Amino acid sequence: MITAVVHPDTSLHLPEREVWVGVPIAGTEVPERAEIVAEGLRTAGATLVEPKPQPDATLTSVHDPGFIEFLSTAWERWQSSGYPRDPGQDRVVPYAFPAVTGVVGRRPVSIGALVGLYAMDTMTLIGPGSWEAISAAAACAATAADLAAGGLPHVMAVTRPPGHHAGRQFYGGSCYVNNAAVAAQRLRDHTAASVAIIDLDAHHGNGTQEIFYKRADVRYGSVHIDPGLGWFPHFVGFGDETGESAGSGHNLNLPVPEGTGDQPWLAAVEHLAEFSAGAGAVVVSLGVDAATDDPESPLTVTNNGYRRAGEIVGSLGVPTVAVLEGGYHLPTLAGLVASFLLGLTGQTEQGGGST
Ligand code: SP5
Ligand code: ZN
Repeated sequence: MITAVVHPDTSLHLPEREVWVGVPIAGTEVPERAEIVAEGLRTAGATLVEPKPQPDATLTSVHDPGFIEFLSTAWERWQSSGYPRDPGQDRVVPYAFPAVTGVVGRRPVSIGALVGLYAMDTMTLIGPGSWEAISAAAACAATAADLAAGGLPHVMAVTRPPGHHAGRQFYGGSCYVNNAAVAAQRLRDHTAASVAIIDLDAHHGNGTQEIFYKRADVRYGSVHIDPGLGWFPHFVGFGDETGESAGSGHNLNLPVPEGTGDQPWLAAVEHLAEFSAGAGAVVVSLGVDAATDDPESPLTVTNNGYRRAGEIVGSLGVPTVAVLEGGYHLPTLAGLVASFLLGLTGQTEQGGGST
């Protein structure tokens, strides 16, 4: 069926909760997600491989080195700072956001303050095992790109935590390192051709957009729930964001309203495919939270819709790396991912998906 890059360390990240409007609520970005997708793909006949360990340069190809240093040491520093005992917070979570003041010249001594320099929200916690999972996921994305550049037409990276809300030096929306950006940059490093990122997650990939906004060599297109109707990431993801400088015209946002189902959603996917034509390789930010049963979005895409989206992307006929983003309804998660990949690889006779 397909080659899927998986790593057991992606289960080590245990955010357990999200601080939303100041209240700790149960998180939906749970370790079982990656395990269920990997097992579903194995059952559907995928070949599972582990990623190659990556040097820091893989991450700093799309992220600020100070940001990566922060992510990789935040939990240790939080522990030694004593916050788990006093005041009793056992996850890294910000309280002050200096960027809005415009005064961010000095790195604060306190990790409790430093986190506010990089966090875009309070919902995206860091704890024991987070960095191991974050770096394992990025390695899956980089290795998937290597395999695609090496001749495999379709490769899936089972990345957890997800990545598309993470920018060059910010994290949020359950995302820390931008796995899709890592894959896209790696494909660029391998080939002379440009890369297109097609983001099918229910939410706008504000981090991916930010990383490539001024570049012509990596274009970004997304269909997502309209942030103008009150949905995360709230502040970006609008149709008039089309890129800047060299990247002008290389960014395409297609916001859709609540209740959007297969027909209009697939019309948008067709539009994204047209926008991607001519690229030498494609990265799909494969969030399956646009599906009907998903608790995090009001879109109503079906299994068949995801299969058809796979066919549309597959018709571009270029090496394609699919990177897992959101998707939180555990009973249907694996079937949705498998449906997309069956469409992508042209195995449409099994279009109902399987788990
Ligand atoms: C990768 C990805 O899909 N990230 C999605 C992040 C969206 N999270 C927004 C959460 C907003 C608060 N949710 C509260 C639910 C209360 N029932
Ligand atoms: Zn999402």
